[in-house]
Amino acid sequence: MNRQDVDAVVVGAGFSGLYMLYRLREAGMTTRAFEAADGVGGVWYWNRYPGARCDSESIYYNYTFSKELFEEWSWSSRYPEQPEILDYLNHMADKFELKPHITFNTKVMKASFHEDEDRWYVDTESGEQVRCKYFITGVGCISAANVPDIPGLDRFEGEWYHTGHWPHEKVDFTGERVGVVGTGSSGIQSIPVIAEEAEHLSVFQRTPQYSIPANNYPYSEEFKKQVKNDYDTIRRQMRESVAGLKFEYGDRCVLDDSPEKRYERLQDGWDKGGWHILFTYNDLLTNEEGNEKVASFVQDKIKEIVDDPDTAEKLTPDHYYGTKRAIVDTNYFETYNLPHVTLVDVKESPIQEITETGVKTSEGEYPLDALVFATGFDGMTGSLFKMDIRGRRDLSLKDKWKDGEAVRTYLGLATAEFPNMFMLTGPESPSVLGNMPAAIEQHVEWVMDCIEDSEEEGVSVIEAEEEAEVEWSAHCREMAESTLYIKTDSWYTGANIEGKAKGFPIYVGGYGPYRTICDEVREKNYEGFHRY
Ligand code: N01
Repeated sequence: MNRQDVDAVVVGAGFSGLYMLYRLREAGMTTRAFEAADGVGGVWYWNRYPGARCDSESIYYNYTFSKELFEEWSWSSRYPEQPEILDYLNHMADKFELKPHITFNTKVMKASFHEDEDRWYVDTESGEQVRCKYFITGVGCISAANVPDIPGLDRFEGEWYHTGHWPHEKVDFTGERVGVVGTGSSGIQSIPVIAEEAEHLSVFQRTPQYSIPANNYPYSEEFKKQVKNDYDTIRRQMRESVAGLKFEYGDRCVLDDSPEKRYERLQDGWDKGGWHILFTYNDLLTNEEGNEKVASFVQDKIKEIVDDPDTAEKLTPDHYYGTKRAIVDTNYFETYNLPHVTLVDVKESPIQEITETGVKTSEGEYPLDALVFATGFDGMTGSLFKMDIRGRRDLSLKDKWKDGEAVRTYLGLATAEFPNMFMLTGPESPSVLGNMPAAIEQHVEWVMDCIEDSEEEGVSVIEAEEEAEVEWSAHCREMAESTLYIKTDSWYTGANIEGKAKGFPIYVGGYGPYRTICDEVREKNYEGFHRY
């Protein structure tokens, strides 16, 4: 077999893969990068559904490693839309001439560590094999689409879509009866936009969700200029803050305030839009009584916006606020006041089957021309498990992490028995609990430092120690158990995927503190890693 030898293989050409590739090439290392899509972008390549935009504010949703890149790009509005983010990533890849080094339309099927050579062998779908010292995954935390196994989908005569695999050409719903299954971020963003076109829209909701108005607006030219002067501040906020954004928890707890003062602060957060409410109080995610007060504020808002009391009731969540990923929207709850929009509560009346002509629930049939699954992803581990990754003694990663509780990593970056393998924003890193580009830059920079240090010192193998990862995983679990996150079923806990064991494989301690921990590990000569 014709096999190429390189220093490093990177999987994925989204935010993380692109930056990793750039840094490896800058360091003079030979590289191969593989990407399943025919272009760069990662989740922003695939998630082209109507209304897709990011819920991090634009000025934070970029790289900061290059001041020049930061200064030459201007975002058009407060929240970046999917096409604009994709343009940005294409611009970055072109600027740093990365595309010629990426093999597109190519999935990595298998990667196995050969102990006798201390090298990884990476096999692609097209039959190519590459041998490398470092195997680095930049496959995203929420990239493996979840299409629920509902009987009859193959019989459906209309078109069906998953938001995470949206066609490249515009899907025109004009004059159609459309169904949307799912009311997470993707559903909540797409429902108002689909409703503008559809003749009739049926929303199949299993769990209602809190959502706060995005309060999106175009940036003025003056603001765009100002942002360029704020590079240092924005970079510092992204690197040091708890979630890679401008927000910090203050010293205020929910119950410190009188009901009137609390209402005033929450109303202020509601008016500002986005994630303000999440950061108004520092004990929102740890204090049940406090959380209920904040939840009740948002519940009341839903009831104020939605005209029909029965629909409003069905749309009102009762889980702890912020324990499912916080959502921001544009006209989501208002959409249910439109006469051609119907809410179907599938917890009350479960979907029984999909027929040739629509969706059948226990209380009736909904005739449809098109069906949209906004049903999310097999988060955190799904995209890693799509590859057959094998470490020492042919141990597969899937077998090592047999279920949610068994996910074990050291710092979310590495896992024992898989030497010289790094996971960018892997399970048990803070990743999805904040602004991803900030998490990604930190991971890539740490991995690059580690590789360069190892090369300089003549280290052949770097591997997480079993003991260190057991400790890190226990620490992650303990921290998660001190919050309300684990009291709510969500894709964070794995509850959205049938048969997936529940856990909470995310570090909840915040981006800034996590960065300090990683830096200390490096300062202590990679404490917790075995190097030889
Ligand atoms: O997925 P989700 P998503 N029958 O898992 C329902 C990021 N993101 O694609 O809650 C009926 O949140 C499911 O119901 P339940 C962001 O991190 C960001 O919306 O499991 N319903 C839920 O309502 C986000 O959190 C942005 O009971 C079924 C929905 O489908 C993450 O991606 C935009 C079902 C899935 O919600 C995932 O968001 C988009 C079934 N069999 C995504 N199976 C922004 O930046 C599932 N559901 C704004």
